[in-house]
This record gives sequence, C-alpha cells and structure tokens, in this order.
Amino acid sequence: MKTAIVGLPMTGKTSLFTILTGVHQTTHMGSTEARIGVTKVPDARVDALAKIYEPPKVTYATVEFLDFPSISKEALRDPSYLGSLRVADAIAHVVRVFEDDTVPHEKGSVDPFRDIEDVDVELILSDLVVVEKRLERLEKDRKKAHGAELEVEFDLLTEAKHKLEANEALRGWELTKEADKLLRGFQFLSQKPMLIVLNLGEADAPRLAEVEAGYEAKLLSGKARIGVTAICGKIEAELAELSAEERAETAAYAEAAADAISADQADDQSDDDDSGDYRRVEDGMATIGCGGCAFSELIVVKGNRRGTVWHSDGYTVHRCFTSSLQFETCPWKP
Ligand SMILES: Nc1nc2c(ncn2[C@@H]2O[C@H](COP(=O)(O)OP(=O)(O)OP(=O)(O)O)[C@@H](O)[C@H]2O)c(=O)[nH]1
Ligand SMILES: [Mg+2]
Repeated sequence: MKTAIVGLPMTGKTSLFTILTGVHQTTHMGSTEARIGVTKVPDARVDALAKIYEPPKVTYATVEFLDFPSISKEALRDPSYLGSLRVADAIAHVVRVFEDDTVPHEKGSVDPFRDIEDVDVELILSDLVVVEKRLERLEKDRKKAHGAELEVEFDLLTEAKHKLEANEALRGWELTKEADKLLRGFQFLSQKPMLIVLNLGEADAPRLAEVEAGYEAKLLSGKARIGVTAICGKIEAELAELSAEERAETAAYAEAAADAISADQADDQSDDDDSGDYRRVEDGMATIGCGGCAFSELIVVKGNRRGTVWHSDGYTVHRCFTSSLQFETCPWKP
C-alpha cells in the first residue's frame, strides 16, 4: 500500500511524513522526486496476542508513504513526479489550516477550501490531458479498423472526458468491473481515493474532531472515496523529533499509538482526544476504503505441532489453524 502525501508548498507535508514514518531528512531544494518512508503499522491487537502466545515470529504490517515536493502545474508535467504519483494507491492531501505569519502561503492567504479545490483541479486537468491524447489516438484507430473493444474504450473515455471537463474528479465514479479494469491502466490521479489532511494550528489541538466534522459536512456530501482527517502537525512532528534524539522514535511512537488505541477502545467518545496523528490518518484511510490493506501476522507454534496463524489488519483479527487453513474472524475485547 503506497500513499502519496501531496499539497501546496509549506502546508506540512514533510511534517506529516516525519510523523508517520519517523524518517527525518531535509528536503532537497528543487528536487521533483518523492521521498519514500516505510512505517511499521502499530497494532495493539498484535501486541496483546504476542504477549499471550509469545510467538517465535511477529511480522508487523508495513505501509509506504511518499513525501512529494509541492504540487503544481509544472510538477504534474514532470515525468519523474508524475510517474511516482501515478503508482500510488491513495493520496493524502495536506491542507494548511494553521495561521502563522512566519510561514509564507503561496497564495498569500490561508483558505483551505480554495486550496482543496485548486489541487483537485490540477489532478483533474492532468487526467484530462491523458484522456484527450488517448481519445485522439482512438479516433485514428477507429478509422482504420472496427472492433468492439475500441468502441468500449472510446465510450468510456468520452464519459471520463465529460466528467473531467465538468470539473468532476473520477474517484466517485461507480464503474463496472470491466470498466474499472480498463481505466485502471491509465492510473488517473483524480480517480485515486483521497484523504484530506487538515493541518491545524496548535490552538486548535483540543478540537480536532470538531473541526474535522465541520469540514466533512461541507466537503463530503454525496461523494465517495474521499475523507477528511484533522491533525496538529507541528506538535506531533516536534514529538517525533524528540524521540529521534533518543534514537527510539519508531518504537516510542508505536507504543504511544498503541496506547491511544486502547484508550479509544476504552472510551467510545475518544474522538475528542488527541489520540495520535498516526491513528487519525489510519482511520481516515479506512474511511476512503484504504484501511487494513496490510496485515500483521503472528505465527504461534506449540512444541512440534504446527500451530496457529493470526492476522490483524488493525481493525479485525483473524485466526487460522494450520490444520484447516481456514481463516476465521475472532471477536476482540480489550
Ligand atoms: N505554526 C505551524 N507551523 C507549521 C505546522 N505544520 C508545519 N508548519 C511549518 O511550516 C513549514 C513547512 O512545513 P513542512 O512540513 O516542511 O511543509 P511542506 O509542505 O513539506 O513544505 P514544502 O515541501 O517546502 O512544500 C515549517 O516551517 C513547519 O515548521 C503547523 O501545524 N503549525
Ligand atoms: Mg516538504
């Protein structure tokens, strides 16, 4: 699972990348290449099972995050930038909500709704270029030969063109299995599920859930495969820096996130707490259909007998006895 972190300049993309991956590096100025970080997914369920069974092997799920240089028309024309973005499974769009006079805003003012729309328009325009080019080619081919496949593709891309021209992202388009397969090859940017990550100022830290709900109400109505998560990037990034000095940031962060999960389970109203940005982003990914894509695995072997394999996707735990090779979902109580 690859998630591309994109957004306008200085919105907090690298801060989010650091929070999620624990990777600290200064961005190379002028570079159009995305930086890759792999995160071991913290999973309280796996930790609890490991304590009980003391298995010889625990493999935590991993997810890949790509920290992209800021998005722009020019960047989207750059083959290396575009190529890395096309292969991502999902997009996390970091939007600046925090006010800070010392951090310049490309457009001169903080306006999250404008920025969300502007970035979406860039993705849509980039897809439109691909669609138009392919349609041109298909027009020529159709003159030379007739074929059902050509017609299907032509009709589908013509519909895509109409949507894109009407400023509609393709991610909400409900497609048949065949159409989905055909379009997947184009790796359209506006078709990828998107999580909007609102980067709030420190003063808003206690009201992340409230702000998130406000944006959800305005942005999500009737739309599919798009979600909203609010974070407080600066605070969390500073925490990650501290743990880096101790050279134990990944473990410490995983523990903090796991504690947050237990707190979430103990208290259903936990949406109001600051339960860790990692968890907030992960939950957000689940809302756009990209949660639990990676499995942690725990293998329990007793004596000489072949044992049990446990899988967890961070939400549900499955157990498989190697004798039956059937996975069953297990009820989970903290
Ligand atoms: N006050 C405040 N500043 C923040 C916050 N998040 C990021 N910043 C600051 O904004 C600046 C840019 O943060 P980055 O995380 O590097 O942003 P970016 O989007 O990766 O920036 P580019 O890659 O240069 O486009 C840094 O000076 C951060 O300290 C925040 O939540 N509050
Ligand atoms: Mg950056």
